[in-house]
Parts: sequence; C-alpha cells; structure tokens
Amino acid sequence: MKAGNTSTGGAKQMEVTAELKRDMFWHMLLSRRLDERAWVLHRQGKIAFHISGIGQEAAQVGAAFALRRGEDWVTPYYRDLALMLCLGYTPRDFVLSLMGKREEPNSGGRQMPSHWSLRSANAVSHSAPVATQAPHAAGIGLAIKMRKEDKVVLTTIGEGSTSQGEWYEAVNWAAIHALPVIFLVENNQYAISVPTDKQMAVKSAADKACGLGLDGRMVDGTDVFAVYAVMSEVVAKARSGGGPSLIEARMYRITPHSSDDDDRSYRTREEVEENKKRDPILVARTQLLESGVLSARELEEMESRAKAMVDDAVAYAEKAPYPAVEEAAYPVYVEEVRRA
Ligand SMILES: Cc1ncc(C[n+]2csc(CCOP(=O)(O)OP(=O)(O)O)c2C)c(N)n1
Repeated sequence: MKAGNTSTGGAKQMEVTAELKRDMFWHMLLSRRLDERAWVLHRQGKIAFHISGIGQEAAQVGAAFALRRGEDWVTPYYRDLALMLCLGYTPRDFVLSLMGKREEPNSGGRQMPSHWSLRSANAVSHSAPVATQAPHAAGIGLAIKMRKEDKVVLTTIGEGSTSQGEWYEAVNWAAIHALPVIFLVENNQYAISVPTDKQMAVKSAADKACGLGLDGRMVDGTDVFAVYAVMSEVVAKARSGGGPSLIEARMYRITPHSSDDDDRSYRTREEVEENKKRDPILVARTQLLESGVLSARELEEMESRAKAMVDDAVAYAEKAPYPAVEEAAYPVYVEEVRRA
C-alpha cells in the first residue's frame, strides 16, 4: 500500500495519480470482500460476532491515504476495517481476531473483534464504551505538540457517539490547545436503530465545530477521492500547526448494526435499496471504469486476488491455535503481580 510511504502531507497529496486511485480502490474492494465473508462465517456458526464496515470503505480509505503510515497515530472505531487494512492490518489478522485466535494483533484473542490495535501503525485499541477513543486522541495530540513531533492523530467515530460527553471534552481540549488531531465522524445515519435527526439538532456533526472553535467540514463519504482531498488538506493543516479539524463524512449503513441486530424492525427494505445506489464500491468502480483508470480485466484480477486472500485468511485462521487458558489474564496482570 502506498499511503504511508508516498504521501507527504500538503498539496502534493492532492495529485491523485491513476496508480493511487487503483490502490485506493483495491483496499476498498479487499475490505468489502473480507467483510462479506465475515457475515458468512457468522451464519456458518464459525464466529460469534461481527460488526460491519460495509458502506463506509470510501471514508476510511480516503482518510487512511492522507496519513503517513507508522508515523501518524490512529484511534479508530469498530467499523474501520478498510482503514486498518490501509495501515497494514492483514486479512489474516482480521479473521484471526474474528475467531479469537492467539496470534491476532489486537489483543491475542482477548478483545472483542474489530477493536483494532496495530503497533506498527500506531493504532490504539479502544474500549467498548463508545467515544472513549476521542480523549485518547486528544492526549496523543498533546504529547505530539509537547515533543514538537511532525505527526498528526486521526480519530474516527460514528455520529451517534458524538452525543457522548467524552467526545465533546476531547474536541474542546484539542481546539483550545490547537492540537494536531483530525476528528472524523463517519455518519452512516443510524446509531443502532436511532436515526441522525433523533441524535442531534444540527444538520451535520460538522456543525458542532463552530461551538467548540475549530474548523468543521462535511464531505460525501461515498466518494473516496472527495474524502481523500479534504483529509489531505486538514492533515496538512494540522501538521503545520494549524490545529484540529472536525470532518463529517456521510454515507449509509448498508448492513444491520451488527450480526445480532434485525434492522427490519426500524427501517424499510426500500430505504436500504435506495441507499445502495450510493454504495461506495459501486461509485468508485463506475468512476474508475468510465475514466479508463481501471479496465474490466484489471477489475476481474483484483476480484480474484481479493477472493484468494480472503480464502487464505480463513483457512489460516481456522487452523490457528486459541490462547491457552493459563494466559487469560496476561498481559493485563503481569506474572509478578498475580503471584504477589
Ligand atoms: C457509552 C456506550 N453507550 C452505549 C453503547 C452501545 N452501543 C454500541 S454501538 C452503539 C451505536 C453507536 O452509533 P454510532 O456512533 O452512530 O456508530 P455506528 O455504530 O452507527 O457506526 C451503541 C449505542 C456503548 N457501546 N457505549
């Protein structure tokens, strides 16, 4: 993946080459095919739980590509599979974590799946209470500023969770101290069963920025290139001491909230079908095919490569060992403490 290696922050990132576009699309597609397989694994009874990022790939890939991988920091949220794949998380890592296997990088099989952590990408795992990743990002941003490092922090969240006190505290703190933090709200229009207009009185989560003293921007979260352009700008601004930004990328949650939710009880099939017309994979694929950046043959090759990687990840994870019972408390409690 080229994001971390080739992106430099600032104007250069705005030049989106054909290769970069194909690379972004590849990560979106891989994420989608993996995510779809997770649903199948759940229905086969092979995993206990899945929370999906289907429909949110454009926002996540556009954001990830604006970062320097391994230098910048990320405090993500549970739907960020595509974001994590861009930062170096592998399909094997994902399926291992779905199955709670020992080798998975989030927590060695202790965390819920999709509570991402990847040391090589400075990606920090979050807790299950929503919005707790936002104060972590503000804290990391403060450390970066105090150490005068050339880094930024990206933190993501669903729009419903921007109702939480922790989120306001984090944004307020980052704004006061002009910290290099990007608050990306992935507005998929539902918080479980609660639609956006029952969650906030403003039209967009980005409008909350004016009350807290930072820049707020809205972007079409189904258009990966639009998200990349906006993210590149605000990342460059944060890197050069211009302070935090609040971005709302709007899309639609195409799947139910999780594998344990029946969304037929609160939204119609017609609504879902209508919104699928702006499925970000469809939007990007159409753009790339029509502009000649991607040929039908290249697309087919990408599809078979993605399928092979997903098959490999499942076969690998199925054979991988679970953590041993004796290791359950480690590394939360180190040996010495447990013995004491
Ligand atoms: C503090 C807290 N309250 C409630 C929950 C239960 N919960 C988990 S996800 C979720 C919905 C969050 O919606 P949103 O922030 O819009 O993100 P989305 O899931 O739609 O991506 C809720 C209420 C929780 N995990 N933490």
